[in-house]
Amino acid sequence: MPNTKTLVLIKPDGLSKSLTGNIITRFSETRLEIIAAKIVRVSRELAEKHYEAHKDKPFYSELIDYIMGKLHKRHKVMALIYYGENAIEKIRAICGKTNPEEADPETIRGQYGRILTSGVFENVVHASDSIESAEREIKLWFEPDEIIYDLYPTEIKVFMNYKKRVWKDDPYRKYT
Ligand code: IDP
Ligand code: MG
Repeated sequence: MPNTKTLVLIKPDGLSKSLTGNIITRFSETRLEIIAAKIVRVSRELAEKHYEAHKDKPFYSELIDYIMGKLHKRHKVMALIYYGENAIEKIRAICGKTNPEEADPETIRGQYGRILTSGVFENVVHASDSIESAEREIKLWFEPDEIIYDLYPTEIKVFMNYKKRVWKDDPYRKYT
């Protein structure tokens, strides 16, 4: 079986319930390798791009609020990339079914997920569902230099008038 990579998000309910450690421990059963990780404040633009396939669904606008953290007063998610043999299938198996009430209680969603009365499935984690969606999602959430392996082709771009926010008076700054 070939090595694949997959994007995992620990959604705002997972962070607000302090489940990060439990979730990463569950994923470590796969023996897959974490090759990138960060905490992200999710903009509306990022949320809409991530869930663009669902834009016609009745739960779409609440789904955007959910992933942006508006339902949990935690405006952040944790994004990780797992890499290794059959990564997509192995990670989704531990996540469990989309609907937390149908998910096996052994799975993350079965154990920690719930359905809000308004209808959205608060299911704690996101995981890519195919090689194609993993590529789209990894490129959406991460820049090449944030990942320890070269997963996809890259190119160098020179930006004119490029502005970047940096630490004020940083004695370690490598550029002027
Ligand atoms: P997945 O996360 O298992 O891949 P998708 O069908 O891609 O499931 O749906 C994205 C997210 O939208 C789900 O994780 C869940 O939070 C929410 N969702 C999906 N289907 C429903 C539904 O029928 N009702 C409410 N929320 C849903
Ligand atoms: Mg999906």
